Amino acid sequence: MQTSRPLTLGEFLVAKQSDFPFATGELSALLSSIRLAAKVVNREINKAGLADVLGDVGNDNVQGERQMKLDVYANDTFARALRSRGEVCGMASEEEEDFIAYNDPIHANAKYVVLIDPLDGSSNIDVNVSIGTIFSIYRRVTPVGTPVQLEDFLQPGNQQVAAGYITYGSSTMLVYTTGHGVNGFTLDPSIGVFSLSHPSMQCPETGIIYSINEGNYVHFPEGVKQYIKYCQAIDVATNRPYTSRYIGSLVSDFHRNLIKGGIYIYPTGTKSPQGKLRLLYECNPLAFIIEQAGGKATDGYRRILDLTPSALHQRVPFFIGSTKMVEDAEGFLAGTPAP
Ligand code: AHM
Ligand code: MG
Repeated sequence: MQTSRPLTLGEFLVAKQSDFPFATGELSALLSSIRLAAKVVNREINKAGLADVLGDVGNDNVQGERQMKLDVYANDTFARALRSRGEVCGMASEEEEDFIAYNDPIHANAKYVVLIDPLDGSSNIDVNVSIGTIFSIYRRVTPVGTPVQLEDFLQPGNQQVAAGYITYGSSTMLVYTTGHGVNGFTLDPSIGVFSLSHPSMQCPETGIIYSINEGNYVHFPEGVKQYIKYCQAIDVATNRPYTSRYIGSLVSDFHRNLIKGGIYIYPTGTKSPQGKLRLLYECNPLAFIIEQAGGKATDGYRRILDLTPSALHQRVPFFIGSTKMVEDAEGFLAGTPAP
């Protein structure tokens, strides 16, 4: 029977399994666990304005940042969802100093590791601004059946098997790629189902939005300062001055620029010498998605996905979005040394 009803995420995962020859269904099952945890986290976020859930648990995360209760909740929820099934042998999170190895008997044959920022942009929670989850999935490089090692997590982004994000916004969306394009699913909260709302997402080649925290302007490298001036200069032929949009919630800023065209920049600066964003669970997954959507992601000089990580919580400068805009920004950095 022909139907125009959009596929649910569950149906889509089953339909797409054949993209991978000899697929065993483990990756689909893993993504299903993330889908389930996303719904649970979404439910709690929607209640964030209500007392009790909101607030500070009183300790700092491994990078010395204040942890909100929902950060902890999201971390626990994704960790439990991943651990309760047999596809994942270990997880690394922005909220945990070290990776966590799963050594229960059900993980004996697990071949995937997950890196996750369970709740990004959490400083926005108490003012009802969109926040997100970002995840990255790799096949382990050490032998299946042995305890997972740091090297399983420190893989370059070009080895990612899948990556995605959830944006908890005016509507909740899950967007992911397995290297065969990018698809977005919107949650219908009344029935708890993600449906395919944004098939085969493409980032426009150029755009008119630039997103950067200009409050840090004095700390920016000279090339970035010049690029900002370029964005603000009048030129009818290139639609300048561009529009400045900065939510301060990476997933939301990224999601908007992916759809509308634009560039997001978090550069180096004396306040954050290496940049602020973390390579493994913030930059790499979004870089995989933007490339799959026809866009570009670099550290101003080098492709993000080709960087070799040296530490779990490593930070890198980040330039991501419409290809033409990222290349224009890189042009202003050319001639100055890479970080
Ligand atoms: P977090 O992982 O501690 O939430 O920090 C990451 C967030 C991003 O969502 C956002 O793009 C960026 O930090 C904003 O930083 P700043 O306030 O310095 O502009
Ligand atoms: Mg984060």
